[in-house]
Amino acid sequence: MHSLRALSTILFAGFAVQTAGLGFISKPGMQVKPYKRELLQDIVTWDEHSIFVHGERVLFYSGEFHPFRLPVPGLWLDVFQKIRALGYTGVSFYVDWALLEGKPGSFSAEGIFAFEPFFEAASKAGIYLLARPGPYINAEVSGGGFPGWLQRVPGIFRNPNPAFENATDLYAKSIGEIIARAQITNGGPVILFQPENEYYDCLDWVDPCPNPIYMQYVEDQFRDAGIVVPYIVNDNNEGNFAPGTKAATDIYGIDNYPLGFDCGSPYTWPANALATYLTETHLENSPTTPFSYIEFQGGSFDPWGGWGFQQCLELVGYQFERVFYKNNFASAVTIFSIYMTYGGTNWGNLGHPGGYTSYDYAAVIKENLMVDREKYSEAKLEANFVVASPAYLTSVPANLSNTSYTTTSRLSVTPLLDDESDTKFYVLRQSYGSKTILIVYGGEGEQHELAVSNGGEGTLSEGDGVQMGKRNGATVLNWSTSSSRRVVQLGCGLTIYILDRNSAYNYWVLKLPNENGLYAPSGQEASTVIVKAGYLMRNATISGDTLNLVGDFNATTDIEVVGGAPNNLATLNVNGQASEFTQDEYGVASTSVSFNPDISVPSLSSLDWKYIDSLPEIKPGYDDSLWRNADLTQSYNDKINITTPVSLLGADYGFLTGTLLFRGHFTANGNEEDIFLETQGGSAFGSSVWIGDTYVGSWAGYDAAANGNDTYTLPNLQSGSEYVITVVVDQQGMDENYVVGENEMKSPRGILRYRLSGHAASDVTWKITGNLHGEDYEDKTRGPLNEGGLYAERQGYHLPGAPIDSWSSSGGPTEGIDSAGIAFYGAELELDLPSGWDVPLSFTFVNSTSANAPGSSAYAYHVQLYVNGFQYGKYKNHIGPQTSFPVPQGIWDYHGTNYIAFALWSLEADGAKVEGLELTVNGTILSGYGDIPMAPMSNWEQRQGAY
Ligand code: IPT
Repeated sequence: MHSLRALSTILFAGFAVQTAGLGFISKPGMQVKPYKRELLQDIVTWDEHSIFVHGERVLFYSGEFHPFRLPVPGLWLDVFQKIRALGYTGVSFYVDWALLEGKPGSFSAEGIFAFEPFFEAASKAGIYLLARPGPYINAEVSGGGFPGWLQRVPGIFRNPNPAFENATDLYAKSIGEIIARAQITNGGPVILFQPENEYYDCLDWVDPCPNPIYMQYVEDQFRDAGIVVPYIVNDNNEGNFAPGTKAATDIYGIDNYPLGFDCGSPYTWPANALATYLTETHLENSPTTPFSYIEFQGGSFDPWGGWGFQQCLELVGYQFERVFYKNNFASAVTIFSIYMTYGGTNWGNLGHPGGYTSYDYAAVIKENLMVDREKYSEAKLEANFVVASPAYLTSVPANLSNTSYTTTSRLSVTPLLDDESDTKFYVLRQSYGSKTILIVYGGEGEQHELAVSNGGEGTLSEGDGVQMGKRNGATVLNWSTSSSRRVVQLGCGLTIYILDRNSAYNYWVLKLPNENGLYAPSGQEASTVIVKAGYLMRNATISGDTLNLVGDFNATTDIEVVGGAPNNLATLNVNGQASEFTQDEYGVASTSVSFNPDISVPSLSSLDWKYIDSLPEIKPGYDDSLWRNADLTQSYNDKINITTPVSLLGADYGFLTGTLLFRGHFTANGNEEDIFLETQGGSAFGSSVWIGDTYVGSWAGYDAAANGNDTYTLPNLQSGSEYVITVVVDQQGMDENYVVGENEMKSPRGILRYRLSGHAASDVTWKITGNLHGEDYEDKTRGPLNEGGLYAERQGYHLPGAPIDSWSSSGGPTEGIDSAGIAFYGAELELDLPSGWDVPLSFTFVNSTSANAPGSSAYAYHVQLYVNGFQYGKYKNHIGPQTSFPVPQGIWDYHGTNYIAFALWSLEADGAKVEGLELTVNGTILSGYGDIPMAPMSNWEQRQGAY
């Protein structure tokens, strides 16, 4: 690991040389193939180095962010601003088809699913977009983006197959047109487009693999919908769909996750993870297009029973960034997108079974939107450095494949660094006035040397301990890094701030908006204001002699505008408030923001909890006449041959999400001893069985088990009497569909087999339900996946305005139930949080037996939690690892009444209770962001035909 670090240091220093104007690694001649398809527009172009927008080279330094994982449109600008504050210029986003076409033939992208607010927010923040609508996206979402009803579509997916291809048509046309309207050719932020995703992996018999006929079909769909910006491919470095190949895209790109996804041993990096051959393979695969990472590891997913994102952060934290991102810069990557940059939440059943509710991903921006990870600060320093170095865009890497130290000799010609040091040059240039600022930083105690050609005389205007001299016409500075700042003014007009790394974290480079109030995404020519503050700076604007700063503060903070303030600053506004300030002879303006939070939230135990039984199905006399008869003697799903007399698979009857329930009617003959059931719901699912109102048993499940076989002993039944078997199965979402030919997403959900002793299988007549009205789902505002088939969900009791007054009084989920069953608790919760404060809240499940340690076998129960109708958490006590569930403002009303609800399903005979449950304040941040409108959402109404 040590040598990796040293290597990256040297590579980075290579850029430092260039930055300081002392030359750069020379480039070998480029061999350019003649191929380039005819452009459909002339705004976004490219050569072998980079893309151009309006003729200007652009570094597409991007963060992946999925709007559907943050269903509050009013927060999308917040994410964009936090990404721009990193110094990035772009965002890559997936679209999840499953959320937009819940019923085949009905496409809907309204409210929280609308894209226009997303595009507007990107434009406002000055962020270019790479659109990635699939139709297949993977992305750890249910079906990899494929709607559950595709289980009924025959044949192989992601391969030439008219049934499948036609099933994608409406989606491709509808989303294609929406994205087309937001292309830069129409004044929007979309500059790049990726059809399909990671299309290269097949079973052996699939030939050819990947299939260019299918790929062409996808490309044509989106071209027909009006997409004209360049197509980019996300490949695995095999050259698929590179220019010059069949079904070629315009720009070839790859993905790379060098550390993988196992957060189990976070302090061991796999051998040879630091790829040094990628530049060469790129030149073989696609010499005419820029070296492009469409996805580079930005964190990790984590499965049920996994290690938790805190531990993933150890694996893929700031150390990882320092080594691996710099290695990418050494490959002169100019389309560089980091997956994920904000992960978000698998709310409302949108995730696949391989993941739990949090999709934090250990990304730089936390799931709760906070930016206090060191990883964020490190990413900011690196991005600002590269973005501030225009020559980077045309640089060509030296050949790194022979020896890791190829560049050393080149570096030695410049009086810069020794191999062990970690100095970085951070930001330069702001163009207001005539000042140029260079910020350099290193680790404390390290010895550094910096040379500036034609630097002129140096004066130390702050601090001491910097030796200055001249060598070959360059001004040479020497120092040992410490936590006290040094500032050097050079005769050539350069101001150099010498910092240690932790201090550098507090510096922000804020682009100034253009005359239309918009931020130029390209970053190359924009004027900037450079501010030392603290937690987050979002914006700076200047009008005349007034400087307006917008930022967020998590402590009393001194602010210093080190560059870019008007020389005779008259007014300095911070978050709209005029602040007292001073301005020194170098134009540096100083002020401070004080911080006096007064925040409190109600304790959950103080609420007036109400309870209703959410398993009335087992009660004598329960009427299931409105349930769907399970009467299909064959399944539409061609992945399996059913062995039950009728299909007991949810998707056959349009129940694609959340809990499934089955009722099997039969007449007892007295020979019943036991019942065998194989149920399948995806990893970590559970199922429970009752006969009449007698509990028979549960498959409690464990992390990796997608299905379960169990034989349950039955009580004595009375011959000649009618009985009903009730089976509850927890669907965990559809599997992804990564490997073509495997059709993994068709892995069915429901009851695969059963055997009632003393009976033929056909003695049992089945009924099935899932969410109310299946694909004609009730709740159009929260979409097709949010609500499952629990009784309380079918009634809409998770929605604000549910008639809880008529329910029983209760102590809530911590009181619990004393027998197997499903309880539903609702309560109103008033929040009165002060405006102008960002107060991330989460529900914390307390588990004093540390049941969530992987491998533990504490007692089994599930909880689904809802805030104002949005299912924002699935907690599994015996599986874990997630115990803390953030819910964003905008789902919460911070200034009014909220409705929270909990479904508690005990998979144990003696019931379950949540040991402890708290509403936790995760931060108190004085924020300049402004109001956050509530996500569009509907209230409870009595539902027609609910059962
Ligand atoms: C890559 C997928 O393209 C992306 O959608 C996501 O699933 C990611 O993996 C993991 O989070 S595929 C890559 C691992 C080969």
